Amino acid sequence: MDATAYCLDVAAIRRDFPILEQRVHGRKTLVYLDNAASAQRPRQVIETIDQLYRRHYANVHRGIHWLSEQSTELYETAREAVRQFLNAPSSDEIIFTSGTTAAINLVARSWCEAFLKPGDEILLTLMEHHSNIVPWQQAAQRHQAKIRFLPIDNQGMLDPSCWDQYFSPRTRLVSFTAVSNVLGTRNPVGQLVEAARRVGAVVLIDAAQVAPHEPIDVQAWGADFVALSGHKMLGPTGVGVLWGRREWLEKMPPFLGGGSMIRKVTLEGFEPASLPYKFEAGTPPIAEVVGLKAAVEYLWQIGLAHITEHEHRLTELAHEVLSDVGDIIIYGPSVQHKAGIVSFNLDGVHAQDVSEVLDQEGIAIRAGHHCAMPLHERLGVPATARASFYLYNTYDDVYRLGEALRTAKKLLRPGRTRSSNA
Ligand code: C6P
Repeated sequence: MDATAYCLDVAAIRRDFPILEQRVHGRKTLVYLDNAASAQRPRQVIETIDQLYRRHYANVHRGIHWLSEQSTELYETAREAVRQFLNAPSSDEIIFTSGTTAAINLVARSWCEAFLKPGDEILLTLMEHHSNIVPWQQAAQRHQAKIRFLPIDNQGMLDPSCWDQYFSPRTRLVSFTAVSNVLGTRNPVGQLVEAARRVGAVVLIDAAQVAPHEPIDVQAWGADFVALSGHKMLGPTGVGVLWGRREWLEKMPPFLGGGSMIRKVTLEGFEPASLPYKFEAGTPPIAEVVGLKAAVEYLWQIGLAHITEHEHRLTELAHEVLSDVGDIIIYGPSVQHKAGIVSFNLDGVHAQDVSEVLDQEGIAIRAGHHCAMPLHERLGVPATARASFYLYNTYDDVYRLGEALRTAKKLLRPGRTRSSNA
């Protein structure tokens, strides 16, 4: 969007998030900068779930009774809302899962069972979350396939000039994150899909870190599967989405067996139900799905392009503020190539210690490997501290982060500067 057209009433937005009014340890007001791990929920989502349980709840797709019909209607309307959110061609292609992890596992189990052959290659990137590594390692083991990783450069970006060595006719599936949960790097989705198509590979996009922040159009992306989590986009925990192309979903065997996913069961066997139910065995997360619809509507009402621009400005400021603190190493590319995620270390200090000091100052960040150990191995550090932004964060939050880091520096690096350290 044109940055000058950006407008976001952050003060009004914050009034929708009661959790942000709290004082941490009874003292400082909360600065919540752990959004890449999980976002907070607005009243609109909390109240929707409350109303569902008070007035409309029953199991879905089962009873022919008043409540079950209401519940089913709300559940299926949510599927249509998610279809629109992703600009998917059909709501039959929207599968509700328990999250991104479950969505990727579904493909790694089901698609690989039908299509992955010994000697095939699965191509990932070095910046993947464990959820987009381990399921493929398990599949590769089951099917005697091989996994390869696209490398990253010292800025934490993929380098297309070396891709010819990785994409080959043996590449059967390419799976990558649209945005790194550690470095914030925005990956070149179009280029990756094109490279995969040239060798006839199937593509899965891990959209966990992009769906909450930017408009998504799965048709424009042109991939085969897209996975995302509700809890990172203002929705409830325990719900996520797998979008898949109908051509693939129809050919894939069901992942879990049980109620709802069948057309017919006899003592000899079963016939699977049609899409999307074939992949939704058992009682689904009904309240969570309905809550996800409220989250999607909230994001629509604010406007995802405004959210993207807001986070970009916060990230720009964060880079400036952290550089001013001094002795801070920021990982990942320059602001123009990244989303609202800033991972860093205070030179010579463990990220966990930094996080503890920040917590005392009321600031919630995440410290650790962020479920991306191979990436941290490449960065040469066991852990990083990570601040991640969302629509309710303010410039003041970023300044508070800077002040708290100055305090951490005084406490954890007393009398040391980078030069005296050398
Ligand atoms: N990353 C983080 O702090 P689930 O847990 O299934 O909702 O999402 C898994 C997942 C998959 N891909 C990416 C890119 C992710 O960032 C995550 C979740 C959180 O970075 C929790 S580990």
